[in-house]
Amino acid sequence: MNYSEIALRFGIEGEFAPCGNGHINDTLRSKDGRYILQRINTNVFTDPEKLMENIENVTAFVQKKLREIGEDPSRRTLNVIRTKNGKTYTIYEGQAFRMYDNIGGTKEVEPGSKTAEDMYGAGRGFGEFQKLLSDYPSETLHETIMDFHNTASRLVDFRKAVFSDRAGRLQEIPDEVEFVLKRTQIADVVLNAMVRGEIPFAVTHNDTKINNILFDAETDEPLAVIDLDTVMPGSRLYDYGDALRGGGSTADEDETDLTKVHVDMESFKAFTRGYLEEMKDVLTPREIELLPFSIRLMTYECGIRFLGDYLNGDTYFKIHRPKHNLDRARNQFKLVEELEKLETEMSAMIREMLG
Ligand code: ADP
Ligand code: GN1
Ligand code: MG
Repeated sequence: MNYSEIALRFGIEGEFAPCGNGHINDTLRSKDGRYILQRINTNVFTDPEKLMENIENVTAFVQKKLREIGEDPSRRTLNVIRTKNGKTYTIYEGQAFRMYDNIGGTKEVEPGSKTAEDMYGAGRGFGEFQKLLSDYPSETLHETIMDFHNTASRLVDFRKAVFSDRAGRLQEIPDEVEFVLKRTQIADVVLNAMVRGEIPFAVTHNDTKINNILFDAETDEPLAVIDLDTVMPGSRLYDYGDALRGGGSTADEDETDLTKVHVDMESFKAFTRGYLEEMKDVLTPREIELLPFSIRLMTYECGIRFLGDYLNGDTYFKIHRPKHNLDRARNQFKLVEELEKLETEMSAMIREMLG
């Protein structure tokens, strides 16, 4: 693919090389370090027009808020570069591409190698993101992936994957399927609380992996929340829980040696401390109560998605070895088992932090 030719459509000259290791999009950086070119995965995000509208609106809102509090927003959020024709993306050889300014002088932290300090920064960063967007009218955002963190709907998809057994793998994994089925009752807890009005709909990021936040390379301060494709109306608990799903583990989600996979209480404490510094006055009492549970819910949900994708023949997540999705699911389920036993302790720690 001729990336320089694609870049010209955005009025940018230069060469591009791959960077980043997300599971969904393909990302390239210009060799002069000024721009990010991304192929939008349109199997996952079927409507790039609406997707980009969300991203432009949310980033403009964050930029305005930062200016209001006297901060220079240029390295603090994504900045969309439009094409020469004024479009937010372009179709090249049937694929959708967009361009951002590269946020320079940053370091990225991968879940498997993060420290408690990194998690404290991530908690502040994602907390600040939610706080800045707390008065954004979330109902005006498009749902870029329907029912993304609707765990009940994920279970419906999972059961379909079991019934159709498209890749003929079901007989290999009876224990994992049983693990999912034994815990289905947890899927409704946050959804019901939202329906009852006990917790609000808010603008949520929905993919709060620690590598979706960029840190200043010199000061280690959290700078910018990126990967805004899944910004949608949701529960703030999704962001808190999802961040600790991966970041709250002693190992990466790709780790196959499950003796190394444990809930990391230091990361939990550090992230929660940072998050609450930003969000303690915004969250409702019921949201605070459900924080520890949300980690288990998001970990269970992600495990279901990995296992479902394995049954479907690995059509969604990028994989790097044949049983990669099965390994990832086992890894998540190991954490779920531990989280079931740790919730009371986590709640007590949160109460203590709030004083
Ligand atoms: P994915 O959905 O595949 O995870 P991301 O949007 O997270 O895609 O991008 C993948 C990686 O590319 C990021 O983790 C980061 O390293 C890099 N990246 C993306 N956008 C920018 C940007 N504007 N500035 C600097 N780096 C970026
Ligand atoms: C995907 O794009 P990336 O790698 O940040 C996925 C998340 C999962 C995560 C698991 C749009 O995130 O929901 O939690 O993989 N993103 C999408 O690693 O499905
Ligand atoms: Mg990412």
